[in-house]
Parts: sequence; structure tokens; C-alpha cells
Amino acid sequence: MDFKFIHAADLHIDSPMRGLSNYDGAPAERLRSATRQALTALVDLAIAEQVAFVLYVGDIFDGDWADFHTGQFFREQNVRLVRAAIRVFIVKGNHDAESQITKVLPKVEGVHVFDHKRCETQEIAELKVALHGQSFKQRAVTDDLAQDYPAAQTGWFNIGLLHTCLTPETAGTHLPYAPTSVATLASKGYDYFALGHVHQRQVVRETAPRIVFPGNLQGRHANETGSKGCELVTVRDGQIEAEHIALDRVRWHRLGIDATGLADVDALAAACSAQLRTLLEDMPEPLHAVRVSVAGQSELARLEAAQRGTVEAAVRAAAEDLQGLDVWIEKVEADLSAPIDRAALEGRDDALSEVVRLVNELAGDDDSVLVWVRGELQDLKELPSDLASQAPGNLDAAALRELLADAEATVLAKMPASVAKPAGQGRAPT
Ligand SMILES: [Mn+2]
Repeated sequence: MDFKFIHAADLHIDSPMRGLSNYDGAPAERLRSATRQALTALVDLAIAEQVAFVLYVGDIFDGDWADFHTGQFFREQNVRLVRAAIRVFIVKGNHDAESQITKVLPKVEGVHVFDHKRCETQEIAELKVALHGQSFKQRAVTDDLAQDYPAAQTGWFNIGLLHTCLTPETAGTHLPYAPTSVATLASKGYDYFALGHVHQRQVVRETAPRIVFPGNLQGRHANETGSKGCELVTVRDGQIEAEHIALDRVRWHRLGIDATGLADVDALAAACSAQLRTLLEDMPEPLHAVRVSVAGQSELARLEAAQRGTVEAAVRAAAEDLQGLDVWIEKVEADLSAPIDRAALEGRDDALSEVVRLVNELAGDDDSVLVWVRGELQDLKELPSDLASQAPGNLDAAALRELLADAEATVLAKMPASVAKPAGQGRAPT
């Protein structure tokens, strides 16, 4: 029999957007309600598509609810599904493990939460679907839970639900979140493994079984970029067709702008507008939260050195000028250096050439940089004890070289362009 289902994970309902209060002019309410709006959109989709069931594979909640509203909201959305004859299956993950959530609400009939003591199997007889799953008991689960999942029921469509970091390759590191392996999952003979935990969508294996991390439903900060949503899976004659459906209401992006050759704020704003348009075209729908990095050798370094905040203001202005797109600049990072011909400067005979020569000399050799810093910066030994470990004398040569390069860039950027430019350029004829 043909049917559809939705697979979602890592909803993190009401997860606080980190550091939000630090941002001036942040659309705080839209950011704060985004995880809820994304879930409402999922339920709308489930009802419109007439799916048979919805799977939530852990981390529905970010942790214990601040009050009952968080749980009540999720419960209301489940009631909407059940009224539309859509069943709900849940396993709990590390963030909402059995031991993490202390508040209780009455159960909803048609919503099943898998046991945390052992793997259990739920059957939907009319579709011949068997669902195998186990919840997290506490935050850390070092055992391979999948090992004890039963073999597939022959002649049925078998789905495994598992919150897991899977392998070090998928999770990025070894973490105690029910680690297992693709081989273990494949050995069960299931058709589909609905995973949760990894926030970046990942199709781990295409078929037999199809193994998928759907990613989170709504990105929560600048490290969770790109479209977020759920898997809409159609099963026709036992064959799987699946697609990712975007449901996020705020989408996070990173935009790097090469400032080389941009000589003033108008040039920066123009470049920024053009790149924002390219990045966001075909995506009018959600609010776009963008972290912008401006880097390179540019006159902008001098403008920024003379008046801090110039680069950020220009980027924000560019975003405001965009028509038809909903953009909020979350943060602007500037890593600029003034366009300077160091070789030409070094050959001159003035204060600037002395700076360049000193930096060259020190950077060339680990011992000399350490000796010079310890000698010149004696006074910093008086630092309070909690800062002492960061005193220049305690840094290694590589860190000191980086500091020196930074210091040189700052000094040179503060010079008027006519001084720092190689002779013959930018000077008034005499
Ligand atoms: Mn998790």
C-alpha cells in the first residue's frame, strides 16, 4: 500500500538564540518564535500532504522547559496532527532525554513515545509498517543502541528511529550519543533509518536501507547555515522517493566579501548589495540572517582605522537598500589591511621603514622575536595574576609573529595614504 510520512529531528523548540540581546536592531521576536513557526509549518505540510505518520527523532526540546508553555505548544501541534488522522512517533534524544524533562503533560492518543529501557516495535497493521525505536534515558548514552534493534519483519516496511552521532566521521568527533556504524544499521534489513542529532542534513546511504539525518528544523545561529526542514518520504510499491522540504522561518548565511580594490564605502556597499542579491535570489520567503566578513587589502582599512565602525555601517546600509528581500545583518567581521608596498617602504629611510624592518627582522627568527618581546615588554610582567598567562612573554613565537603583523598593519593603516604608498604614487607633485 502506498503512503507518505514525514521525518524530522532536532526541533529544539524555544531554544534561546544565543547572544541575541547583544545585537542592536535584531528582529528579536521573529528569531525567538522561529522554532515554533517552523513546527507549525511542518504540521501544515503533514496535513496538506495527508501523510500517514510523522517521526520526531529526538531533541524536540532544547532541555527542560522553562515553563509549561513549551510542552503545551508541542502538544497542541500533536493534537492538530491526530485530528487529521496522522499518527506521531517520538524517540527522545540527548537534549530531551527521559531524565532531562521534569514537567509532565497528559498524553495524546495517537502519539507514541518509544521506551528508554529497551528497543520496542510499533506496528501500523493497515500499512504493514513496523517502527523500531528507543529513547535516550539520560544525556549521555555510550552504548550502541542499534545493536539491540530487532531484525526486520519480513514482508513489512521497516523503519528504525535512532538518535545517534553515528560515527566520528558523521558527528565530527567521538561523542557519547549512541554511537554505531552504517554496517550495524544495514545489518537489520530495514527499509529506512530515520536518524536525528546531526544538525546538518545528510543522506548517509541512499538505499537498503536509506539512512538520513534530516538536519534541524530551524537553524539557531550563524553556524547552522542553509535551508532547514524535514524529509517528506513517499513509499510507492515499497520504493522510496524522498525530498527535503524547507520549513525554516529564519535562514542563516555567511557571506565573505573580498575587499581588494574597494576604495570607499560606496564601492563596499555596491559589492555587498550585489553579493547579497546573488546569495539570496530565489529565496524571498524566510528572514535571512547574514554574517558578513569583509577581508583583503583595501583603502577601507584606513577608513576603518580612522573611524571604527565604518565598514559595519556600510554593510548594514547596503542590506537596508535591498528591495524585496528580508535581510538582517547579524554581524560584520572586518579583516582588512591597507594596500602597502612593504618592499618599497623597507628601502626608505624614515620612521615607517623602521617599523617594517623591525618586523621583518623579528619575524625571521623564533629566538629573536622571543628575546625582543621579553626585553621590550618587561613592564607587562606586572599584569594581574589571572592575565599573566596571556602576557607576551608567555606566548609562543608563532602567536607573537601574528601579533606583530597585526600591530604593523594597524600602524600602517593609520598613516595617510600619501605617506604609506610607495614613492611616486599618490603624492602631490612638488
Ligand atoms: Mn542531539
